[in-house]
Amino acid sequence: MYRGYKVSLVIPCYNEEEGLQVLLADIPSVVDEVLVVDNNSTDTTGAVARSFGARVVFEPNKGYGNAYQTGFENATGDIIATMDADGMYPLESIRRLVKTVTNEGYDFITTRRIPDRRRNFSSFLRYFGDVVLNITTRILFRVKLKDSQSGMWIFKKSILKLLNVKDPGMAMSQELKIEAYLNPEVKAIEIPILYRDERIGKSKLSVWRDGFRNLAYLFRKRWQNRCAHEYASDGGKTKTTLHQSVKLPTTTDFNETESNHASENIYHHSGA
Ligand SMILES: Nc1nc2c(ncn2[C@@H]2O[C@H](COP(=O)(O)OP(=O)(O)OP(=O)(O)O)[C@@H](O)[C@H]2O)c(=O)[nH]1
Ligand SMILES: [Mg+2]
Repeated sequence: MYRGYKVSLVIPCYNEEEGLQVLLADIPSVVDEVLVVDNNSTDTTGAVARSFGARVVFEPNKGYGNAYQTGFENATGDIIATMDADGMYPLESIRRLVKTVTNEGYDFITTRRIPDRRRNFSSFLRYFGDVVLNITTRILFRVKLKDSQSGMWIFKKSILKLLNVKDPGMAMSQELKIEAYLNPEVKAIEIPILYRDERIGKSKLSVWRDGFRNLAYLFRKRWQNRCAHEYASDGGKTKTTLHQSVKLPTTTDFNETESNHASENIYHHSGA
């Protein structure tokens, strides 16, 4: 709890019994509710989570986005924090980021991962993929995100109804950020965090498959936004039906997004 705001930490899990044992042993006191989404795991993920007092919800349909949708629906906090169950994201930064939401009036914070050591080849390949996705995101949507693939976000639960987030898979991470950044009712910012560049347990990411899917998703979404824009500007005569929150960026939005980042340097390695 922070200043009367209830905080939920939502963790999507597919076979993460190892990571959860490390993560759940160290939950900061600012977190009121830990919600583990068991995404049809075949290991003891659910049992481990319960043994640490976490709430467990079960999502039978595999997929990172599916797991998060279920987690968001079930979270009871006013503020939702998220992270993978692999021990890479800093639990100790949650308090500082929750404080930024409540004290500085942000609705949505996404994080930029700063790795804590030199990259090996496998993480270099991911890094290269991230660079391609980040550049594509910036060009197609004109949002100034530096890390479109980070899985740690802190936001007010109330904004979810404003955002059209529905991808069932890994692309949901970039979808959520793009939706938040393009929505004029959502005050969004990206803040750096220190990131442990080594995972506990086995990775669930298929670097090439998920990378190409995410890239294809960006072009698809850009095309859908364009159609929605044309639909809106011809008074709805065109037969395209898309969610109303989709909005094309304008020059003004871009300037606003820039100013959103004015306080980006509030980064402290030690957390709050
Ligand atoms: N990829 C994937 N992750 C899932 C799924 N369901 C739940 N998850 C969880 O979502 C989180 C993200 O998966 P990760 O394997 O960490 O993917 P990543 O962070 O892109 O890749 P790493 O750098 O290897 O950690 C983990 O906590 C997974 O257990 C699913 O169907 N697919
Ligand atoms: Mg991960």
